[in-house]
Amino acid sequence: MMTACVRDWRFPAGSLCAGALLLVTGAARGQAITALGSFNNTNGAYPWAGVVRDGAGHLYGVTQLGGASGVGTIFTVPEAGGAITALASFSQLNGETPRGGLVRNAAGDLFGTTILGGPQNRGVVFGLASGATVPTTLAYCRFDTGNSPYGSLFMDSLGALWGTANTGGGFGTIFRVDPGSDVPATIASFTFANGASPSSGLVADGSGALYGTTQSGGANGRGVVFKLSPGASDITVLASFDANSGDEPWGSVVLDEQGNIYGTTNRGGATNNGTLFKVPAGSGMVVTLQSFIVTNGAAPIGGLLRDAAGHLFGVTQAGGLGDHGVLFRYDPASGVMTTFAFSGGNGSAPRGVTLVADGAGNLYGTTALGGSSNVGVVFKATGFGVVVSPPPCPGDADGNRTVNFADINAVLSNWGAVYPGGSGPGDANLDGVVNFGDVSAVLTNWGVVCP
Ligand SMILES: [Ca+2]
Ligand SMILES: [Ca+2]
Repeated sequence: MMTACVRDWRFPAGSLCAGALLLVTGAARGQAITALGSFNNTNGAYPWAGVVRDGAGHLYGVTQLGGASGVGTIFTVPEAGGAITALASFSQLNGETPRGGLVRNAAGDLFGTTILGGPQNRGVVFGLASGATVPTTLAYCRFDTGNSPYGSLFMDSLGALWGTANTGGGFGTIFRVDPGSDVPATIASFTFANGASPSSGLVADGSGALYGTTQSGGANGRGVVFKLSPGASDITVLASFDANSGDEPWGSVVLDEQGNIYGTTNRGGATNNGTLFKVPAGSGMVVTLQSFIVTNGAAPIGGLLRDAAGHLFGVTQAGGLGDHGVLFRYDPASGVMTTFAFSGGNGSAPRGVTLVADGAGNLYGTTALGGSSNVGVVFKATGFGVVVSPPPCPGDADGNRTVNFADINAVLSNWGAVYPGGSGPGDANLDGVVNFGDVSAVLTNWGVVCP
């Protein structure tokens, strides 16, 4: 069901797909959220952010409290379920209360931030080397450079870590920690007019521009969506929120291929319980896609996951039956949102979570409450119709997962086509252009059948 639903050049548009249609008409079956493991203070408590995957069956994250010193842990849990294990505990001097999620490099090292602790008790940027049990302070926050980083870090191709500081340096900052530096470099400062109090992590587009939200500031004092262009030291406001378009965005945003931006606000909307919004590319406007009205969720502060077919997935920290929060799925094509409520036992109050998906379309995240000790869980959500991109199939120029004579025809009939930043029909070696290299790729992979 999953792979048959892919809406990209490899599949005809008409193949969209029984599974997705069942979900968007509300007749979904087989949706479930289960706790993979519960926090118990010893292994952590009250996680704020979501998890990262290592691709080998393990999830990693941080908790704000719990652990050996009670001020937070870095934990791991198998995707298959089982005990949550603290890999490391914070000790105040090396960080206290990690809130933003982790980033993981190819070597398996983990990087994150704490909102308190460190030499000035204004937070740190830390690393945990693969296999290590004590976090290393990479840089500590100061008031002048910005402090209390709330959001997840972004790691660029040079290994520099970019983040947002919620306060200090004006009304918060965008900072960068270069390898070898022990103080974050202030790249840009928020001034209220261009946003204030960022809580979101940063996401990059294909050009290296970074995007995020601020909780307040902007034209109406209700927050902004901002952009930092490559090399820039000035923050560009892409859109300011107002009373009608939402209020107080906390979470990270996500972009589609056209440059449209999607996110959530914590407040505002029809009943002041928050919104799901879109900033159409180049519009300067906020379009409310959905208002949360408690029954379908309330007060989201997390980020969004966008699947290969453009569906958006997120969580709200409250609302839904029992007011434990919901997991939602929104289809921009139809405008239909479906929600699934947490029950407490499988988690309650998912906070600043950006969901992650595995190759089978299962979703993972955390909740700050619920579970066996009511200090949170790591959950797995199944059956939500996440469309997963098929892995590349070199030589397959026409997208039918088999390399044969038809692919030669696909190369010739698309000769000279260019696909900026992507791939398309005829591009058998996936380098974004259709030329002699693709004839070669077809011949080299002749007869291959991709799974
Ligand atoms: Ca083919
Ligand atoms: Ca090519």
